[in-house]
Amino acid sequence: MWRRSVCCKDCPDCCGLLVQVEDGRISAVKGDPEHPYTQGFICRKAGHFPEHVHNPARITTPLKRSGPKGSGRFEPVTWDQALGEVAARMQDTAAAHGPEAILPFSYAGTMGLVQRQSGHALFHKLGASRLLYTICSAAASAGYQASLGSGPSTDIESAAGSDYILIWGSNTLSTNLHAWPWFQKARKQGAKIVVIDPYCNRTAKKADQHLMLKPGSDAALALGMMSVLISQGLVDRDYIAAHTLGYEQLVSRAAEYPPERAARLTGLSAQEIAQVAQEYGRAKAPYIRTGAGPARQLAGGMAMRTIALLPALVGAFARPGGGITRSLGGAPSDLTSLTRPDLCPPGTRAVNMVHLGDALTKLDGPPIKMLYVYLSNPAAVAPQSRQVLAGLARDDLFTVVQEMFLTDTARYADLILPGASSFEVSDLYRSYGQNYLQMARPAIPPVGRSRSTLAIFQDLAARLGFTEEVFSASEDDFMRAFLAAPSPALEGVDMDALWQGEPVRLNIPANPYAHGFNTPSGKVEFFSQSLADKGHDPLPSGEVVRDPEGGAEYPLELITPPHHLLLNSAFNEIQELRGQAGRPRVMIHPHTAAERGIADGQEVKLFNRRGECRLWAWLTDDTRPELLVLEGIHWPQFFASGGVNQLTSQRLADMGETCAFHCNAVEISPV
Ligand SMILES: Nc1nc2c(c(=O)[nH]1)N[C@H]1C(S)=C(S)[C@@H](COP(=O)(O)OP(=O)(O)OC[C@H]3O[C@@H](n4cnc5c(=O)[nH]c(N)nc54)[C@H](O)[C@@H]3O)O[C@H]1N2
Ligand SMILES: Nc1nc2c(c(=O)[nH]1)N[C@H]1C(S)=C(S)[C@@H](COP(=O)(O)OP(=O)(O)OC[C@H]3O[C@@H](n4cnc5c(=O)[nH]c(N)nc54)[C@H](O)[C@@H]3O)O[C@H]1N2
Ligand code: SF4
Ligand SMILES: [Mo]
Repeated sequence: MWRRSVCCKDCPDCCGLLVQVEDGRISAVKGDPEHPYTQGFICRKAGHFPEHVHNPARITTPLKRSGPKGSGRFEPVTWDQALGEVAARMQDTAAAHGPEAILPFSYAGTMGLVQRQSGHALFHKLGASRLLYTICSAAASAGYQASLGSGPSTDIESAAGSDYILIWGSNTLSTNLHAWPWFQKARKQGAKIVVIDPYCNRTAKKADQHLMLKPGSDAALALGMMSVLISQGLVDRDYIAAHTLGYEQLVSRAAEYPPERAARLTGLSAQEIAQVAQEYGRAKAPYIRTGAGPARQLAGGMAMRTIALLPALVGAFARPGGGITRSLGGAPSDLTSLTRPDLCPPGTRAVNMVHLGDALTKLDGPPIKMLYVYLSNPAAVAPQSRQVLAGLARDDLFTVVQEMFLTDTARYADLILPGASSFEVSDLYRSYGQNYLQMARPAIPPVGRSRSTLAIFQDLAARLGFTEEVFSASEDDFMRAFLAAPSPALEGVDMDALWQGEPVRLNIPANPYAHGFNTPSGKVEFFSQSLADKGHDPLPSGEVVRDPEGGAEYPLELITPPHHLLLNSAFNEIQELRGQAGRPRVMIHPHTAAERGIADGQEVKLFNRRGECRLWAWLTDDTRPELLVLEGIHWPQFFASGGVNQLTSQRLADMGETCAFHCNAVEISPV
C-alpha cells in the first residue's frame, strides 16, 4: 500500500512523498507525482528513507549511561525510569541553581511544525534559559529585511519566465534540487544561467557561466555591478523614482566601487564584473536565487542586503519572471498555541545557540547544569566544537539527548530518549522554498519503544505537575489552532484538501514585491535608517571582513558548504550513502597541495587557532589556490580525528546574531 507523506528534512523543497508500507514496515519511498511543485521526483538521499527508519543502528529504547562520558556505553532502561529521572533532575537543578541552569538545545531534525516546536512550552513553564535559534538563516533574513522588508520573496516557479538567472551562493543542484526544473524551463527558452560561488560546485558545472569570487566579497561584487549599471544608464529610473528610497546616496556609494576596485576585492576580472552587470541590466526579466552562502560570512547580513537591492535598480520586480528569492512560504506563522511564550517568566536569560560552546564552558550566574538536546546534533553541527565537546564532557553536566541514532552528541548523553521518525507521527509542513502547505499522517506506528517528541514532552510535563491545556492537547488540536490563527496567506486555502493530506497552495502571490515592501518606508531602502539606528552603515558597503584569528600562520581560507549526499549531519547513518559520499575529504588546489607536499587521497591535518581535524586530501582545480572546501557535516566519528566544526568560530556575524560557517582562516599539512 502506498501512503502520502512529506519529507521532514531541513530542505527548502519539502517534497511530497509516497511511502510504501508492507507488513508494518516502510519498504520504499518515492516522489508524489501529484505535488505541483516537486512533481514526483526526490533526491538520492530520500530514496534511502526505509534504511533510515528501519536501520539496525536505530535507538529503539531509552538508554542510560553505563561508562564514562563520551564512551558510548549505555544500558536499556524503561520509559518510566528515564522520564522519572529527567523530571527529578529538572526539579533538583531548578531548586539548587535556578531554572536558568537548564538549557534546551534543538533545531531542525524535523521541520514538522508541531513536533519541532513541541518542547517550547515545557521549557518556558520551567523558566529554563531560552535558546535563540540563529544557527542558519538569521543574517540572510536580517539583510533582506533591511532592503526589502520581511515576508516571502519571489516564487521560484515564476523564474521559469526569466531570461537571465543568477544563482548567487546556492548549490541549487544539491540543496534546492526542485528549483532546477523551473530554471531549466527558462533556459530552454533562451535564459542564461550564471553561478556566483567561490568554488566550482555541482551547480556551477551545469551553468552557462561561473564567477569564482573570493568568499565574503559578494557586497563588493554587487556594488561593482551597481556602478556599471548606473554609469552605463542601465537602471530603471521610473521604477527607482516610484519604489525606492535613497537613490542619490546609493549613486555616490556605488561610484566608490568601479569594476577595477571590485575586481581587486572579489578576485574576478573587471571585464567579468562589467559583463555580468550589463547582461543583468539588459535582461528583460532578470532573476536572482540567493543561497545562504554569502550570509555565512562575518559581513553576511550586509552582503545579502546589498545583493537584494539589485532587482530594484533595474526594475526587475515589475517584470514577470524577474525578482529575487531567499525564503518562501512561511504560513501558518502563529504557533503560540503550542509554543506558549506567555508561560516564560519575563526577563528569562537567552542563550544564542551559536554560543553553545561558551555556554557550556564559561557561562555563569547560573552555569548550565542540565542540557536537553532534541532534533539536533550539536557535537557535529555547532561551531567551534572543541569547546562544545569540552562542555559535553563535564561530569557535573547532566545531558539528555532525544535521538534516533548514536550520534556524536548522543555518545555524551547521560540519558538517551528514542525519538520517533517523521513517518511515525502526524505533522504539518510549511516549506521555505515553495508556497505549498501539506499535512502528513503516520505511515507506521513508532518503531520499537520510540515516541514522538510531543508525547515525550507531554509525559514529562505530567510528571512535573504542569496542567495547562498545551500539555495534553493532540497534534490535531495544534494544527487546527495554527490554521485558525488569522493570516492572509491562509485565506481561501482549501482546508478539506489539506486535512486529506493533499499539498495546498498558500495565498501568496508569485511576486510579492509587486505589491509593495514591508520596510519602514514601504519602499526598497537603498538608504536604511533602521540599519543606521542599529549602528550599521545605512548604505551598502563592500568591505570584505576576514577571519580575525587568521594572519600569516593561517594563510588559507576554508568554506564548509553542504554535501550532496548528506543533509546537515543527517543521513550519515545510511551505509550506502556513506559509501558513495566516501571519507571526509578536503578539496585543495593542486598548486597548494604541491607547495605542502600533499598527495591526492593522503591523510592531512587541517588546523587553526580554534581546533584541528584529520581527514583526507582531494586534489582538484574546482577550487582556487588559496581556498579549501570541505563539503558537508560528516559525523566526526568518520574523520581520522575531529570534525569540520573544530575549525569554525562562535564569533557573530554583523546581523542576525548568526555565525560565519564559511569564514575560516586555516593551514593544512600532510600527516
Ligand atoms: N544535500 C543537502 N541539501 C541541503 C543541506 C545539506 O546539508 N545537504 N542543508 C539544508 C540547509 S539546513 C540549508 S540552510 C540549505 C543551505 O543551502 P545553500 O544555501 O545552498 O548552502 P550554503 O551553505 O549557503 O552554501 C551555498 C553555496 O554558497 C557558497 N559560498 C560559501 N561562501 C560564499 C560566499 O562568501 N559568497 C558566495 N557567493 N557563495 C559562498 C558555497 O560554496 C556553496 O556552494 O540547504 C539545505 N539543503
Ligand atoms: N560547518 C558547518 N556547520 C553547519 C552548517 C554548515 O554549512 N557548515 N550548516 C548549519 C545549518 S544551515 C544548520 S540548519 C544546522 C543544522 O543543525 P541540526 O538541525 O542540528 O542538523 P541535523 O544534522 O539535521 O541534526 C538533526 C538530528 O535530528 C535527528 N532527527 C532527524 N530526523 C528526525 C526525526 O524525524 N525524529 C527525531 N526524533 N529525530 C530526528 C537526526 O538523527 C539528527 O541527528 O547546522 C549548521 N552547521
Ligand atoms: S531532502 Fe529535500 S530534495 Fe530530498 S526528498 Fe527531502 S525535501 Fe526533497
Ligand atoms: Mo540550515
